[in-house]
Amino acid sequence: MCDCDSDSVDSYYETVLKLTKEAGKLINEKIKIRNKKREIKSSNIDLVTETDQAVEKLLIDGLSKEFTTHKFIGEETVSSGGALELTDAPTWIIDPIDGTLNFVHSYPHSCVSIALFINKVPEIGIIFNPMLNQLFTARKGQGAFLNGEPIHVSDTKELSEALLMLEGGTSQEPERMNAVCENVKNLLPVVHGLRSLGSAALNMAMVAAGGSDAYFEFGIHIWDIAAGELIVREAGGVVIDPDGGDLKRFSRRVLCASTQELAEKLARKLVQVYPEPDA
Ligand code: LIP
Repeated sequence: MCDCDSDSVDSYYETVLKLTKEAGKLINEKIKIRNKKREIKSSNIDLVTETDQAVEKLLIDGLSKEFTTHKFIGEETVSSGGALELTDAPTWIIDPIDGTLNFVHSYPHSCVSIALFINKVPEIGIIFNPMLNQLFTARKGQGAFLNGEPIHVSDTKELSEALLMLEGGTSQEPERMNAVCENVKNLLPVVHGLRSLGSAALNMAMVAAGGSDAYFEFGIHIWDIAAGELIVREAGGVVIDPDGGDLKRFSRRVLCASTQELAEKLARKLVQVYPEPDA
């Protein structure tokens, strides 16, 4: 049987949904613990906890047991030296806890973010915030949903009408920090408002659900945006590079918006940062 016929994808979807809910229970059990044990990764504000590792293991073990030929790109596996390669093979792209810093502080905006790519095309996207019981889902060509109800992006086209999302990110490297500050300075006077949930995936889900109109960030990785890419597109939105060109999934840059017009207007206004690509 082909890896991407609809029966196969149905079974991938059911399995991953079950595992995602189990992962959510694990996160809920640990969220209230204060002073969680954590380790530093690329910078003082890029952290990993035992729960990130446990959730990633639960998902990879559970999926590889059922689907023995599938491949994985998992944040914590890559951070400890694992391969970062997207081929045509069915590949699960996993951020076990997107918003780890929030999780460390018991700030209830973190999520499991998981996507399945087949032939380098996103087929399944799931973003689950177990603390607030928000389950965002999408399958290619079938729309996007929040807890089973269809969601759609807003119809905002003007920056002056837009609620924008951005992030400080997980690096305090001066060039990037300056660009973040410049962008805040330039955007704040011209938009409705600026917001930040502390999770790239949840920011994208919020654009998909029409709660905000656009989000951009420099310094993300493919696991932060893989599920969000499909969910935003299936909700009618656009996902591009912050310079206005096509999204490059390993470039560590993303911009998503409710409409192409808004995406282009935002892209033209941004001070750009080009981090070292992941691949
Ligand atoms: C982080 C996001 C955060 C974003 C960072 C990074 P992690 O993911 O939650 O919003 O600013 O670039 O993507 O490290 O918590 O999985």
